[in-house]
Amino acid sequence: MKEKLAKIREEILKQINASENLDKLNEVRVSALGKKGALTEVLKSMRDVAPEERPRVGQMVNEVRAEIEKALETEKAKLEDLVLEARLKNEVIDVTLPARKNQVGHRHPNTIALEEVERIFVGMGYEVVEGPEVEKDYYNFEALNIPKDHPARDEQDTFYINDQIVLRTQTSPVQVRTMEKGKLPIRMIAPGRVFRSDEVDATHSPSFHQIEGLVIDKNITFSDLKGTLAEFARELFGENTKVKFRPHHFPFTEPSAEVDVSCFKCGGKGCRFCKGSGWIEILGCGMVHPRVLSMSGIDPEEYSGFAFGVGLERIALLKYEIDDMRLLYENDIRFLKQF
Ligand code: 2NM
Repeated sequence: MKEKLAKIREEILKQINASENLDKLNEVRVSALGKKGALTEVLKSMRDVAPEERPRVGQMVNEVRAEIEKALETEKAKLEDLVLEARLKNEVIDVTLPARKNQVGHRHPNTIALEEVERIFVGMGYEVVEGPEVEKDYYNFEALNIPKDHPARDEQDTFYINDQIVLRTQTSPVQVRTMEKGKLPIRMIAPGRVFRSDEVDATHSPSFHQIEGLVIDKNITFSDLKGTLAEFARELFGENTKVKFRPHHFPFTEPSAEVDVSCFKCGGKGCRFCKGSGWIEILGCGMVHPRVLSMSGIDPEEYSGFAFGVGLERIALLKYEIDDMRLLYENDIRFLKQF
């Protein structure tokens, strides 16, 4: 028994010293101390040892086991040191390498255009107000005099969360919420993301941004609207910019108009940019419908107001002469850097 144990001990210690990596060492550990390991086998054969011998043999086995465990431990530490050393050797840092250039971010054309529009209206005394993107049907449609059978309400055009909740299709619900609060007069713009169930192409996206404006006070007239938007166009596109109002229809304004600005590229003579017409369509507007005022608790006999809406992407595309809206949503820094 003693000889057998001595042989096992010697064999295992030899294997430990011969292990060239941690995996091999682990194999040795299992084959020595594991369930079917050599030492475990010795312990199992204890029943063949005479009872009076067992304590002595048992002690011997334990001593060998302790010795092997210690040898495994020592070898493991040694191999781990080797691994670390090799890794450190590979990971040397060449401090003489030139530093990599950091990519610096850039404001998005939408952001630049938005800040420009905000600057213009804040300069005229307007407040910037924001509101929820997920909106009640009431605020998005009902309170804006958009009737139940209006095409804008179709599932083809509007994202419905359920019967009563939609993704807002315009930012006018923010104006309605402001009117409801009852603090008059109002001079505000409501910029923000809006949603329409549109296919993606060079001029459409299911999610884009609008800036809508609202002014309500006593004696506000269409002249105030014209003067305000003419000034806005001059500040945004240059002091020689002319505006042209064409009659239009919106459910929430009466009368309503679409506004063209003279082409800032050719000055109105007609070019490729304005498709030869000399004019570029930029916004919709009108006098707030009396029904819209009264639904939000404002007396249309005492107060009147005008409102307008512009697409932010449309302004960004025009101002920076970008020919495809999809470029605005890719956030490629090489694109963004140009503006
Ligand atoms: C437009 C065109 C015309 C508009 C109306 C309102 C509100 F809430 F006061 F009724 N906000 N915005 C409006 C009017 C929006 O977008 C083309």
